[in-house]
Amino acid sequence: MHIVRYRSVSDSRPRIAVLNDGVLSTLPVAGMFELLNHRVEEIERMCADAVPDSSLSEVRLLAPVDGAMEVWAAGVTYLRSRDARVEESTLKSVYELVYDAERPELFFKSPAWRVVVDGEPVGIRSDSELNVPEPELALVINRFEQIVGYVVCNDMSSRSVEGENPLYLPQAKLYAGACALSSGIRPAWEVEPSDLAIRLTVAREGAVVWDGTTSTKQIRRPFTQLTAYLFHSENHPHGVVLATGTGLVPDLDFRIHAGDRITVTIDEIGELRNPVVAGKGHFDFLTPP
Ligand code: DO4
Ligand code: MG
Repeated sequence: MHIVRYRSVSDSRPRIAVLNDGVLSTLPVAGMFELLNHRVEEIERMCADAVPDSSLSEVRLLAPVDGAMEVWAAGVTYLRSRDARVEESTLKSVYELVYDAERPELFFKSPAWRVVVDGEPVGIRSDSELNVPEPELALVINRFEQIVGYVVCNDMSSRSVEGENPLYLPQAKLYAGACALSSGIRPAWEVEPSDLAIRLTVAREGAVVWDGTTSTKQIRRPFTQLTAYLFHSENHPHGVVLATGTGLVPDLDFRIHAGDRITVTIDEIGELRNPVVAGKGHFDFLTPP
């Protein structure tokens, strides 16, 4: 079962529903922001009580975020990520320090309205030479700091911009098409996330040019520690998504090109597939007049 946002042809207002075997059961809430205003036990009950009303084939799935929801991300939570940053950066020690520190690296990734979903393009900056996808398990958290479920995230990143100077992190991480989420939230009451396989595949002109697999077992920090820091000095009244960091980073000689097709799969959670484009001109659909 997944919780989704969708839009049907007959109704321009996005709705929230439970999706089970291709059948949608709409929930009585105005948006994901309202659902995440409930405690996890209440959400579970609402999902159990929902009545089937439409079919997946009649609707378009949207990114599972709305209202004042934000996407945040944790960094350097896997050994592979630490080693990759040390390799790419002119200032290596900051990454070694944060990997071992009590306080995690958390950064703002995207407001809800900039998030792209499965099937939409992800972007690379036109001023960046070295770009990679970062496949990550993301937590969907309600306003009470409870993990309601999980989605797949691609934290698209410029390694050359961040590598030049860590203070350029916001430019390496926030730009048009940099944040993709899978459409379905797998509820926390249905899945045990401590050892899930995360797979990344990059296809170019029909052939796979990079693929790799890791597991959530390799993460260095408990999710509860990441959420505690995220909520420590800030409220998230509409709920929030927190990507938990990447355990897969290609070697420095690999880079993403426009036209590549990226697939991220996390067992039991979902799949996220996006074609790659270069430059913000491809993302006017996120900013209609
Ligand atoms: O410090 C850079 C960001 C690292 C990151 O996004 C990750 O480890 O996933
Ligand atoms: Mg990342």
